[in-house]
Amino acid sequence: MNQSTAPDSDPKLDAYWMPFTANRQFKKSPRLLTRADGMYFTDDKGRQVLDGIAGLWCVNAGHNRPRIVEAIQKQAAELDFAPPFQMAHPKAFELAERLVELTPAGLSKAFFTNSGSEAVETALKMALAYHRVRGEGSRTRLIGRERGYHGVNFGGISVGGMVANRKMFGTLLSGVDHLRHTHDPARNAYSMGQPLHGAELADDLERMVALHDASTIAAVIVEPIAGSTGVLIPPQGYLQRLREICDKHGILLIFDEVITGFGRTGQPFGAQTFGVTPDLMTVAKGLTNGAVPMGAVFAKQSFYDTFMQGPEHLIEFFHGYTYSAHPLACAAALGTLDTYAEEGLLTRAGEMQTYFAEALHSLKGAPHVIDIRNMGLVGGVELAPLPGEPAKRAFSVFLDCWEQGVLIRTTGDTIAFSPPLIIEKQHIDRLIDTVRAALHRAA
Ligand code: PXG
Ligand code: PLP
Repeated sequence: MNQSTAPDSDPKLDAYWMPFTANRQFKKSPRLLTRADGMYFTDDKGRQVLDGIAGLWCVNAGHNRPRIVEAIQKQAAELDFAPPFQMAHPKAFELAERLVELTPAGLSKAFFTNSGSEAVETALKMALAYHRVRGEGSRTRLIGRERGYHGVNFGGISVGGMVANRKMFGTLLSGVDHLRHTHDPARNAYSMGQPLHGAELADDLERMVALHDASTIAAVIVEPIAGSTGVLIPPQGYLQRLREICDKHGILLIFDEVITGFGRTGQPFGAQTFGVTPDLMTVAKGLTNGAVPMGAVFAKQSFYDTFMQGPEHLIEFFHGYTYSAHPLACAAALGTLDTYAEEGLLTRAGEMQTYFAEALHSLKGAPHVIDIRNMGLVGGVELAPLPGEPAKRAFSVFLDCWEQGVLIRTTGDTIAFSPPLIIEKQHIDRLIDTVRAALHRAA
């Protein structure tokens, strides 16, 4: 017989093993969302909940957008599935073409996946295969960064740098090294936008070249803004320096823009906001406004051309997913791009960022706050942990805000904000005021 491990929880909640969730706590007091529209969720008790995190950094155009809903409905009735290997459907090409109009200059090829994690695995494999196809098969090392988040598959956790996501899972990929993270509150606490100090941390890559030799290094992968770990904004000049060192040594630079993509920083992609173009770029989340799972990797023409050799009837890159370029996902993405374009959402974060930054930084001096970080419409408020109980204080603030009808996210002791890009000033006020009040109540 199925038996709940927690006798005081609802047996109907028993079968579902929830991802990245404190299952026992949740099942004792579930937080169930049943509808969503615009800036708000509705919960199972009929309460309206202001969405301060765009679902999970993905619903950039807000919820229940008509163009996206209609596109999905129509597609489901028209073509449910088309095999993506040796076959295709027209919307896959249309979407790729529309996307590469938005991507940073030169990133003109799109490869589709079903999530950010899969996009990361794809990009890492592309990087290794690229060097091999060019006769530089000794370039097998992958470099990530401490505190990086690149999804949860083996490649992603290997180059990633979040300890809890790595430590349970054995030896991971071999030949991986990590740059130091850029979080430096001693010098940069309460920076508005990009912190001043830390460009020199990119020189870690030179040290790795000195240690391993450039001829063994395939690629470096970083998030332009490290999101999941608690919103770490790149120091001024850091990404430029990383680009320069990669160029000097023939190392590919991969930007993981799963969070920074699709307008979060004020431009369509973080690469444009920061003025640094990577060789490969991964996206997901905002690609379909969260409505259907989808990710993508963008590559340069010359990168793609490198693979286009040998007999024409042979597959050039042995990689792909059953659901790559799924018709429902392509339809949702096209509806999403229409919505972004019609409402100017991919640059709206730039218009709102001053108001958002000032509201966020008004939390300086509130109880427990030790740092505040922001860029575009993404923000992090770091709290001092409860002694001996990391993450507990921030989680209590999350629960308090939920009770007040506001959804935020916490990671460790950092509160993360990444609201839908349709956010208005009054929503920002409510978000920040609710967090402020919760901080005053927090132990
Ligand atoms: N790369 C980055 C930079 C991400 O932020 C992924 C890859 C993986 O994407 P998928 O679609 O496989 O989840 C992400 C996802 C959090 C949180 O705690 C962040 C993400 C996912 C879940 C939770 O803030 N980012
Ligand atoms: N496992 C098995 C047994 C499979 O046959 C496949 C795909 O054919 C997969 C895993 C991979 O699934 P997906 O292509 O959806 O990633």
